[in-house]
Amino acid sequence: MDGRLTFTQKKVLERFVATGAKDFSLLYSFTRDGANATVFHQKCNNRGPTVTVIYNTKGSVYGGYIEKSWVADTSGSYNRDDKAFLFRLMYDGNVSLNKFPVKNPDKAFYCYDTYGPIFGSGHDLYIFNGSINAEGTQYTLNGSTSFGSDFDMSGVSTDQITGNITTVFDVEVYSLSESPLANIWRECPGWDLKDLEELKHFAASFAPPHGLGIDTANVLVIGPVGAGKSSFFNTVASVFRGHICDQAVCGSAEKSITSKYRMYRVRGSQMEKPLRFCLCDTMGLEESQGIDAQELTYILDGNVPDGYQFNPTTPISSEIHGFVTSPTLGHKIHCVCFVFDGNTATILSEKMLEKIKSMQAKVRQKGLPQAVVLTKIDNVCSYVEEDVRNVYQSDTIKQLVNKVSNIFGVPRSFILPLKNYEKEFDVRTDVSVLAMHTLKRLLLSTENHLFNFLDQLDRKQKSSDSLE
Ligand SMILES: Nc1nc2c(ncn2[C@@H]2O[C@H](COP(=O)(O)OP(=O)(O)OP(=O)(O)O)[C@@H](O)[C@H]2O)c(=O)[nH]1
Ligand SMILES: [Mg+2]
Repeated sequence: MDGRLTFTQKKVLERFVATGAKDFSLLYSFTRDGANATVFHQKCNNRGPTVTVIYNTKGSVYGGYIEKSWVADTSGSYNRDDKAFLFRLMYDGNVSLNKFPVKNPDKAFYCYDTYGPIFGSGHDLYIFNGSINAEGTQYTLNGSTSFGSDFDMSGVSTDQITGNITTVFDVEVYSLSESPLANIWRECPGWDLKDLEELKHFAASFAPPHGLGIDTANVLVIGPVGAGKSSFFNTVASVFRGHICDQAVCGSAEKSITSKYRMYRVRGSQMEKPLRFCLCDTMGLEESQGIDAQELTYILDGNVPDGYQFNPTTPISSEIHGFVTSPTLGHKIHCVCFVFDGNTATILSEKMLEKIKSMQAKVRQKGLPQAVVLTKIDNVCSYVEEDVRNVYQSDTIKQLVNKVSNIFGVPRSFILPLKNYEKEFDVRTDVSVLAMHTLKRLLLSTENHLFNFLDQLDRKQKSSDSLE
């Protein structure tokens, strides 16, 4: 059993403890082990740093941390702990974060075999003693609260923590041990459903700036064969459709599976209109075949029509069927996303590297923003494979991002680790959050680029005004 503490709440507590990443292991809970003080001590004594978390029936989540161990004590005594603190994570169903440090460390916690966890001598937080019977799905605590006695509550009252009620759904105690993960090296808004909804809302409400006369912005997706380009579109589409989508054909082969240039639009099941950006999928790059820097120029300039069938033996030229001779801003590419397999991005052949660098030079020449998406990070780091939400705490991924940034000369904030939908049967919040976080970065770059055209329009307007 994992316990009720969410991933995000664990990250908050990690920040409060402030000694690096932690693994949380559930030692004791009312619902699993019974509300019994003797059992609490059996399970939690001599286990090192712990957090005790109370989930009350009014939507408050609060508790206490001690760095020292709970211990057996038949007569009851106070214990010193300089690092102890109380905390609040939720109040009345809403996130409400506070750390309340100990102000009298000599009496930080009290151990007595027939009492549950007690913090402070007043007692600041005395949870229960003896045993309590469950009443349906809840328990009525028989302890007391007198916050502020030995902990600094910064003016927060008991009512603002417990809502003045004593019924709880659960009390849990977790031990905290050193985690092999690093400190968070990139902030993510959060990994919960509400965070996903916010990120989806950002993408769904994205639109090219008013005044440019274009309906849709174009993000080019380009990279070596099998890097996960088509899967990226499918992943984004899956997020909005709510089920795993296979609109773009994906798979593994020596040659590129994708043979057509496709300006994919994202359509959600409940949406009347597609989203206001295209992910333009291309044939995979090969050392001496596939798109080269010259052909890329045609794509960037908007000369290549949607659905164009790439022909490895005949490069793109003005002779191809459907060549757009007078492309408008709406036909052009507004942001370039290079996609690499995270497992091989740092060991590309000299020839491939040269090809990509010449493409990057073209992209820069055109004044276009570029980002690098690193896929298959589930294969790069076992902690990410275990849990995608570890991505921004994985040292392996952090090092990979640093290396790729050096190789391609792209700032680290534009190197975006990603796990596409691949083995999943259903969409998942964590995979979707990471995909939407990546997409948001790309859309922001796209928007920034399009603002340049608004500046141009303004300048034109001003110069025509001054001529009049
Ligand atoms: N484990 C894992 N597999 C992935 C990921 N992304 C893509 N894949 C797999 O990698 C293979 C290639 O993916 P595609 O999306 O077809 O790659 P592509 O870049 O479009 O390939 P071409 O069109 O052939 O150039 C497929 O079998 C995908 O299922 C990922 O993030 N993790
Ligand atoms: Mg493809």
